[in-house]
Amino acid sequence: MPIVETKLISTAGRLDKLPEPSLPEVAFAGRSNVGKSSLLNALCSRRNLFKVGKTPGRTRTIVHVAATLKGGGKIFLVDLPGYGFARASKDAMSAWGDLVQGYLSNRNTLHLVTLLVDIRRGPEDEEADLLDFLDQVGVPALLVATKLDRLRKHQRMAALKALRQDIGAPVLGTSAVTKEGIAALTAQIASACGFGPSR
Ligand SMILES: Nc1nc2c(ncn2[C@@H]2O[C@H](COP(=O)(O)OP(=O)(O)OP(=O)(O)O)[C@@H](O)[C@H]2O)c(=O)[nH]1
Ligand SMILES: [Mg+2]
Repeated sequence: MPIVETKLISTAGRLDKLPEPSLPEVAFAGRSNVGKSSLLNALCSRRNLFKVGKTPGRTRTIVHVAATLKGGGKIFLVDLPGYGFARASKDAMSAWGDLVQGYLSNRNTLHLVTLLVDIRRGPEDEEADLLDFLDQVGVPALLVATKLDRLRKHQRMAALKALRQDIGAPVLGTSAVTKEGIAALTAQIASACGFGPSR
């Protein structure tokens, strides 16, 4: 069930600037530079709807895009600011925490958080912390490995298997470059929002 139409709704640097929670939504979280904005663009078949930058820490706001699924269902796709940016100041880190944790714990239309992990890097403390936090606030998480194209084909299955064992949960492999895993991810997102064949 592909995404057929998209519209940028808002770019919020503060919780009071978020749009009304009028649609089911799926948020993309993960370390800075892991590929959140790129994967969202691939899902939407757009080049630069979500801004991709060479500088890590590029996305400092919560970006809402309204997406229409092929069957007519409408959802919000949400790009969250990345964490773990090495050069971020203490103030910037606490601003990130207030914004992202405030959003994750108070958005009753949030159906799923897609947590991205670089296939070559694997999960670290921040990912475990975020999974714990999501568990506490009762928001389901889907783990997605990014940048599969950076590994040779024969290494990909082994890397995914190792990641699944490490995390102890299913992990969907993707690449924004080759579009591998994009259709499967769209299907999971649609289903989490109550659309699609599995509901
Ligand atoms: N080879 C490869 N490169 C990718 C892929 N996805 C993203 N990249 C590159 O990784 C860098 C970071 O991508 P972004 O999409 O901006 O990452 P982000 O998670 O949104 O980063 P922040 O906004 O800083 O949190 C860019 O140079 C992308 O071109 C992928 O699937 N394969
Ligand atoms: Mg980004």
